[in-house]
Amino acid sequence: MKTRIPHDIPESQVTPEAVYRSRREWMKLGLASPLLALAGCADAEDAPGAASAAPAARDSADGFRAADELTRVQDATSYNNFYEFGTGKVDPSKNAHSLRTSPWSVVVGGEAELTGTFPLEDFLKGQPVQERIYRLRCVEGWSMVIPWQGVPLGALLSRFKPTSKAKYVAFTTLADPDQMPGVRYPALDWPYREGLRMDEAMNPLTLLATGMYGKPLPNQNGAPLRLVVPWKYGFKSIKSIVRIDFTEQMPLTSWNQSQPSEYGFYSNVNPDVDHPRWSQRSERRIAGTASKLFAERIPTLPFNGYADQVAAMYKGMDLAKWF
Ligand SMILES: Nc1nc2c(c(=O)[nH]1)N[C@H]1C(S)=C(S)[C@@H](COP(=O)(O)O)O[C@H]1N2
Ligand SMILES: [Mo]
Repeated sequence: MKTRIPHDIPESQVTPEAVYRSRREWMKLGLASPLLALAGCADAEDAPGAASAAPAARDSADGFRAADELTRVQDATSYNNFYEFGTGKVDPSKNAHSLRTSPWSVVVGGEAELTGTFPLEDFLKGQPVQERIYRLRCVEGWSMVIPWQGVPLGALLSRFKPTSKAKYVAFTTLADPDQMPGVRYPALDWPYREGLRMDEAMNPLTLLATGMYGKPLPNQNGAPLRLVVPWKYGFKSIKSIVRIDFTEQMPLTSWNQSQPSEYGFYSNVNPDVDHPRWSQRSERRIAGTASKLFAERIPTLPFNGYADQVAAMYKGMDLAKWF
């Protein structure tokens, strides 16, 4: 049997790049894109007799397909945070070519029955690749809308049979100064580390991405394997993952460690809790055009617009305290 390479979705399931482009054009015209029809989310309010004004496009009910206009490929791949390649926004696109993404393996450790080192192909084996269109908001106040390909994290983690002690999942990025020039400087305490509570890791929205825009992940976006957690600030979406540990205690994360007053463990997108340096009330989409890099400011939504899918996980928690 042919081993399915991670970004290799059956032709019928992937949205071709041309459709991504035309989707943008459709949106400009205020029309629903052909993608929405493909996703089977025809809107009941499109029915005759509904208000005459065209209804605003809506996310699919499961949150898997955001209705927003997509970020241009060239912007999503040239305005990045990936400090292992430098702290400037264009540094990753300039420097990440030195990252060797093959062969690649992932170490699975901690509170699970099945642990060890898995070549990427084995790690992902048998997990159907899905496409998700997600908003991703950086705590700095800019956001993007990206079509990802990847495998839902929860189904994949279940394979390793986490024990009853596994309360959190910790992720670690490669830290090799030979491949990653930024690691030679103490911008963060390397390796880059992030973590999720178990229920967050198992939430159907949480994706381990292997591709974007129908192609393998560009290095600057976290090849060959990166997390995407769309209701949390961008820094939770850790790139180029080499290690996953099931832990009993809340794991240390790099940003929390560097500045605990600014970056909490949860980091759910929350317009009501400002970062000390940046308001979280509103945001600007990256929308590269000849004249401007950012689109007009828009309000930021609780949980980045994914409250229907995730708010229940935080019921009873004081989200100002657990920011
Ligand atoms: N290993 C690693 N992962 C990382 C970062 C990083 O510096 N190193 N930056 C984070 C931040 S702050 C953001 S906003 C997103 C950006 O993802 P993108 O460049 O694909 O848009 O990646 C996150 N993942
Ligand atoms: Mo970010």
